[in-house]
Amino acid sequence: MEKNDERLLPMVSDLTTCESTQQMLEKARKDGITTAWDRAVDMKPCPIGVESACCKMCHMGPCRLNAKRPYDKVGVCGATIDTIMARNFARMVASGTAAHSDHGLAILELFRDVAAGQINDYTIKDPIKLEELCNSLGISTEGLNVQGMAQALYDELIKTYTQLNGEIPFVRRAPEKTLELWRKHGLVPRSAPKEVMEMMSRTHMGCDQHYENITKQISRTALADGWGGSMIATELSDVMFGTPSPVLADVDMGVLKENMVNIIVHGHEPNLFESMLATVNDPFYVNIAKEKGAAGINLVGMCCSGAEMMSRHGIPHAGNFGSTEAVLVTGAVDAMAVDIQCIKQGLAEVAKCYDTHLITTNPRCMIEGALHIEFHEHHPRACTDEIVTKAIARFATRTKPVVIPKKSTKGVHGFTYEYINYMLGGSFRGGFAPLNDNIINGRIRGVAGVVGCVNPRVKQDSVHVALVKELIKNDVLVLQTGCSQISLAKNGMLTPEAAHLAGPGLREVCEAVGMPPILGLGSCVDNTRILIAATAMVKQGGLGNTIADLPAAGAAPEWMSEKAIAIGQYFVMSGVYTVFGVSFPIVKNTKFHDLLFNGLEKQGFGKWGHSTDPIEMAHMMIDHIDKKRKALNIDKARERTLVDMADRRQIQE
Ligand code: SF4
Ligand code: MSK
Repeated sequence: MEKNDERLLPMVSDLTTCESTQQMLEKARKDGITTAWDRAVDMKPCPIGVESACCKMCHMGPCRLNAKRPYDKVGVCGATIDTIMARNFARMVASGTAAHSDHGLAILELFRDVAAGQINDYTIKDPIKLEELCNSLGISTEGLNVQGMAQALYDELIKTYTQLNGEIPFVRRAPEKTLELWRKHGLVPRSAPKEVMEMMSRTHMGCDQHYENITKQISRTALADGWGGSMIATELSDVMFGTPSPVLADVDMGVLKENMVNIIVHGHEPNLFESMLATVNDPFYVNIAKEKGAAGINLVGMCCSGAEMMSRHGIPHAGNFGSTEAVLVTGAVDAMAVDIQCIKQGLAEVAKCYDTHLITTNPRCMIEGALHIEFHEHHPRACTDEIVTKAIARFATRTKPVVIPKKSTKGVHGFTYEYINYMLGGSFRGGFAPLNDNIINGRIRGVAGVVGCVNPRVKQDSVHVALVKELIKNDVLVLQTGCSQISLAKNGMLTPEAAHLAGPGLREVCEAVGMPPILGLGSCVDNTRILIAATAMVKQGGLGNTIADLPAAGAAPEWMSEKAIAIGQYFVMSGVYTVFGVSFPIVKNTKFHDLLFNGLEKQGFGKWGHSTDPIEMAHMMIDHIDKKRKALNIDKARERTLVDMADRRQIQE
């Protein structure tokens, strides 16, 4: 502990492993600036709330139950701890699903207007993916041009938002047996708004008070996220802005340039960022910046829209959610433009202290003290041109000293289901057979998705990095998204050279293909790329009939948001063992806990796990992978036998 003017504060090296963030936190303390790290010290987590043992669904309460003796007491209405926890968990899933689905709807409406030729600033950049999506939903594309296919796809996908009965369209892409299981349990979502509305209605005081029945609706709601809103956001962003393919990009605060106008875009929707890219490349604005003495305009991403734009265009990335306040302490940021989700309100105060323009752009996300310049898709440049003009003016009148951490790290980003398909088999023999073969023969032990946020309750990046290193050391191929991907990128792990840290089998495959042992897939909404890749593994054959059969697992070791809980639940219900770190918002030794951590698996789905220790977490995942290998009868195959199609079929029988 070190002495600060007012109170004892932890060493910055205890708060984050990110050296740039450490440097800026030191500077913030000297400058008298407070960040989330300081507020986390001041604000101890409420011990009852952290385990969801409190209820404020009505004003006969709030009611607090004792998590140590969960069945000693009930709420004023008689609600048990299982009901209370299930309702709280349900509302987190509803909120996370609403966030992703709202994002998905914005992208779907944009897609409709772009396809209809009503917006000239964007186009359909990937007509091949457009056609593949139509095919995946059984939409006949015969005789249809791009506009016709787009209209047909829109007409189908809008059901994700309008249907009161039936099944959301993208569930048809799931493995047959997984879909059958959802149908058997009545879990196929009708539409995202319907499921979220019903979730909120059921969790009203005095309504659904059986934790098992609430869990069914939790699951149906989460599936409306993963196979609905989130999937629409990812897939249609690819169609409009281009499907990513591997690209080299720099990550960390060293991407800021003292002699340039620095603009950061932070949030989740790619359209603001795409238009900002157009503005900063416009010679008109570049010349104005130069006239004002800048060497140019430096566009940088943060958080998830940053991860998405880095994947698609190689735009440099300054850091994940944990570093968004710290980056402003550099004094080098002339404007930070934000859209939706994971935008800390604390940014407004920090921005004010460094004369940075913090600009909100979305009517769904305004912040007191920030400047609002609204972004309209039909004339997007009006907003981004104005932001760039303000940033240039701030550069020309910079008064605060600029201190930029020197560190930035190169890595390969931009993997997708489509690229993995191509990478492993080329244009003519593309497919997942080489991946499945290498899993069956044991070179690759299994696949893990390591995703999610960072959280000031945990030393930033530390759990992500230690977990992923342990997984690859044990021959587990890692897929990443969101803030987690940035944690590993800052540590130089998203390069083919990182293969030397992998176990011998995984290293051999990485070296043969020239790929990193950790594949970065984009933003948190892009977790659906993992669902599609898992589906491709099932459909390829040899690894069972459902996603639950795969030697695979997932983790969000430093999670913090309700979206993360929705993502966790849709992975669990898609068949994945999903381990969360930090704290888990459920009391142990209760019926609801047992259902999430054991019961769902017995019904054929995945299950939840929890640990705060990265090595323990890795081995929980590896043990699960080994259990699945045993069930597939490929547990002895780690001695490298070559498996052909006939063998694969035999294994399946
Ligand atoms: Fe208390 Fe029941 Fe009201 Fe919840 S719904 S606050 S448990 S009385
Ligand atoms: S931004 S949800 S902190 S991944 Fe997608 Fe990062 Fe988590 Fe927000």
